[in-house]
Amino acid sequence: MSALQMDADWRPFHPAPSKPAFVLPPGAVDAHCHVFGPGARFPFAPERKYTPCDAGKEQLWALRDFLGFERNVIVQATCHGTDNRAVVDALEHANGRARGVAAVSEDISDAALQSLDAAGIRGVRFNFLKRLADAPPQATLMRIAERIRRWHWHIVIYFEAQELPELYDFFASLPTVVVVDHMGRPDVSRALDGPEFGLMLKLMREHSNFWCKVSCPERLSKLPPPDYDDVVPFARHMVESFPERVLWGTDWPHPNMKTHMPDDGQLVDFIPRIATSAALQRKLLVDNPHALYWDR
Ligand code: 0GY
Repeated sequence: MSALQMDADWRPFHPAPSKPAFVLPPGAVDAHCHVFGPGARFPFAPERKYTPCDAGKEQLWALRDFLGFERNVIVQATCHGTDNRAVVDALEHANGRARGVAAVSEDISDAALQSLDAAGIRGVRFNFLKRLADAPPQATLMRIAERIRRWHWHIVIYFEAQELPELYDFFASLPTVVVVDHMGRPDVSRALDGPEFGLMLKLMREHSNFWCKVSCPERLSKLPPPDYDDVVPFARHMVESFPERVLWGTDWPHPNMKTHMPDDGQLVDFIPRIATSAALQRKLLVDNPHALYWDR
């Protein structure tokens, strides 16, 4: 597989998103997005499970400005493995307007962690989706978790809802703030008050170090795009139950969206449906991400 040849079924990000009707509050943060390469400068990892299109920092800044965000949190995508250079390069060219979440292996040195911190990395991501990565043993992850405490970083976890029963005790034992991607990927055709989403709500309720991204309706919805009506009750419930511990992000450039590519402007217009007051919107988009990523 060539480092530069994107997968045959790869869908590039939306070339011309619509201007959202929802005006984002001043200081709004897109708290979940990625950069891909460009592959010629930042090669994709040999162990990657997909090869995306290039989606570099300049394109991310253009989207940020067009949608009305002021800042970004750039999350290391699995196609770059534990080589965080593309994210670090973006952070170093963001004039303080971006922070990052890295992927690291256990053999990383303290000096390397220190320099990631200086660049603006504030967390590490543990990915449990088998189609994306082969997760290291839990004991290894726990040792990484213990080491990053020194920099007051947090852990971002990405998993499928059906894996949560098995992973619950491990997650609950993590010693840092923990941020769950995309609400723990619930099956939104199931009941909001059923056992599956109930376990995710229990994690949030019983562990005050847990945060959650109410992102990716386009991944979770079972309905034709772009209304994502079936995701609204889940995300709204999360925002209203845990207003101080929710984050939102576009997920640009939307890796592995095989059936449709969302319009990022329409995604922004989803926000007022799940955060229905100015106060909730301000927490979700400004206060919470600033507290976690800038006000350490
Ligand atoms: C996301 C979701 C996905 C991919 C990754 O790091 C990644 O490759 O996170 C996915 O395919 O569900 O959050 O970007």
